[in-house]
Amino acid sequence: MVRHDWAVEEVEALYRLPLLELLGRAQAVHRAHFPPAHLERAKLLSIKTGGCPEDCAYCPQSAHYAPGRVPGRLMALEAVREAARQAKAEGAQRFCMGAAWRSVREGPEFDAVLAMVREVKALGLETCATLGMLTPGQAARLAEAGLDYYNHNLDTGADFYPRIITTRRYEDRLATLAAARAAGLRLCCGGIVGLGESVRDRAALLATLARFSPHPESVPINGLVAVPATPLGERPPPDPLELVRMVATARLVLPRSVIRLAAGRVALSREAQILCLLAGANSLFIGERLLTTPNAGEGADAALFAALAPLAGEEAVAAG
Ligand code: SAM
Ligand code: DTB
Ligand code: SF4
Repeated sequence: MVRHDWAVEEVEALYRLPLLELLGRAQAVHRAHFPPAHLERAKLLSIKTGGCPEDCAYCPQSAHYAPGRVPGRLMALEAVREAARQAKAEGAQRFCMGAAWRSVREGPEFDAVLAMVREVKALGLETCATLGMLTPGQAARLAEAGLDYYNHNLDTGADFYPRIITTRRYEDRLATLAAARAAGLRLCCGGIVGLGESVRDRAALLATLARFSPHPESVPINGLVAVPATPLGERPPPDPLELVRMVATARLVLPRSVIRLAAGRVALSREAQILCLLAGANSLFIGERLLTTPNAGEGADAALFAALAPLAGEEAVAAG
């Protein structure tokens, strides 16, 4: 049953279940709604990097901190097309274009992004964009251009949010999500584990997502990638089992959503990633880079996919 009335306490109680009980329940729900061995592959491209006016404490692209101080230019259409072509050749189904903008401004840059969406769509890829805040009119233009998904994360629970982001409100995020939904776009909306939030804050994020009707189709769960010289730059990566619990709880309250084990895979062993997949994650970002930071990369992913594949000969046992 798909519910839209989850209370934070209920979600927190699921998150706190004995780990094996939580994993078992999540795997059962996963199998009831998805082919258990199927993994979606998405690839990211930063089409406009750095110089963002927003103050998000985790972000290497904020102009408030050294790593993001110098703004990049919007990428050329041809270079984006080439990156998308390569993503497709690497096995990606979806291509997600990210811009370090606070919000979309009408004009030549937005027109150029619409052209990118058309090009990527024409290659036969699913399209996703993350461009900051949108008006309903801008959302409609993106949909018209062939955009399938809009990514806009809530990041954490509403109470903890102002400790991390001071330049916009939770309600602003919700308004953009509503604009994207009203334009017929599918929503990609999730959050980050490892910001210093409590279990309650994580449950609050999941309860908020689970109260959307319909649920966001795509839910990225990111482990914080701590970037030096950002306010969270010295934070340790989250305990892998916190990610496992987050994914499993998301699977229970968002049974039909695709859950992506998004940023932070670099810090996870192959086995920890497999636990996340067992908990109900069924999507990954492939490639050497996320937006600006390193991703697991081809070598590590080849080992992950080999471990997940049917076992062939004795060598496979030895290689494990
Ligand atoms: N500027 C747009 C916005 O914020 O909506 C789009 C790009 S922004 C980089 C997309 C998302 O990436 C953020 O909402 C956040 O969830 C995630 N993100 C950014 N920096 C991260 C980090 N260091 N570790 C994990 N996730 C991160
Ligand atoms: C999401 O939830 N994670 C992606 C995507 N949506 C846009 C971004 C992760 C960014 C990690 C930090 C970086 O590479 O800059
Ligand atoms: Fe800008 Fe997005 Fe980074 Fe916040 S998360 S600083 S809005 S690029």
